[in-house]
Amino acid sequence: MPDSLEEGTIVGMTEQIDFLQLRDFAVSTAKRAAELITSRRAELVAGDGIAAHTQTKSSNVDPVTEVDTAAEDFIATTIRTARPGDGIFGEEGSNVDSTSGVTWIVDPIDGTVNFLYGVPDFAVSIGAEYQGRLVAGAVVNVARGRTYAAAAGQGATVTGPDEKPHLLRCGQTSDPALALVATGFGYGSQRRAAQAQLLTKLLLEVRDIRRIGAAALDLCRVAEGTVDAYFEHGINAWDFAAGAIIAREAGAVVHHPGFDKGSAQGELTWAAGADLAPAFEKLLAAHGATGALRG
Ligand code: LIP
Repeated sequence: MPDSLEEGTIVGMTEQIDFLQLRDFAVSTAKRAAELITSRRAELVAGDGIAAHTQTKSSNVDPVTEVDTAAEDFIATTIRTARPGDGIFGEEGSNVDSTSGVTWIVDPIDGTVNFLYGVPDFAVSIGAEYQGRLVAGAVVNVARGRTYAAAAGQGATVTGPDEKPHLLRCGQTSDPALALVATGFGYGSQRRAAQAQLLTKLLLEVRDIRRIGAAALDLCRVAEGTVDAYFEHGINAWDFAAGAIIAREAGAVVHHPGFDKGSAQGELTWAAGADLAPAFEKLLAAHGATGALRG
């Protein structure tokens, strides 16, 4: 997986890759995965409960359920069947090298704790990377039935239960003191302590903070203007890949650490509307937040 930071974007299509086709494939695959997640969750709740089908990963508060694994297996099988030369980089371990130049970056359930508790903000996130750049993506908010999608140079949309795609434009705020800012926290106590310290400083300099619990949805909220900015340390490529291209296509500035850095290195991912981005980046830098927070 290339770890290069993206230098600008390639738009529309190249001689052999149509980014709109990648977007539409991501949308159809993510929506079908969302249906699987919804039905499997209902079965577990009706049975012996989700907790009985949950394990932990990096800490005792970092859960993974068999639904995560089943959803990623479905997505990986769908990709391998429909696009056999494409690579896969999935949170739950589906890793395939690409021969086509396209790699799918997959989080089968982003917002796993929300999924566990029934908080209606968890998402299927499928991003497409081509030659080191994000070129298409889909994020499905499973519980709310909202599908966010984008292709490089083609804009970003959200489609709700009305099945009508609405163009996304991020917020126009330019002053951090008036900005509603989303963030999130890691699963390890060392990083959480540093994040809490940073939060107490930033909270005094922005309108307010929102902690939604899923980076993919945080980035989609930047895209739709329901938050003005987002920042978080230590998320992985599968958390941000699709949301980053959606936010960028909605007019946001998006910075991420590359496709193979994340929770282990604690590096910063942030996004803000274009009018807000310069002042927001200055605010983060003023509080030493542009560096990594080890966890
Ligand atoms: C989540 C991220 C979120 C972060 C959570 C968690 P997961 O991913 O999307 O931004 O704050 O701690 O890492 O674990 O639900 O896939």
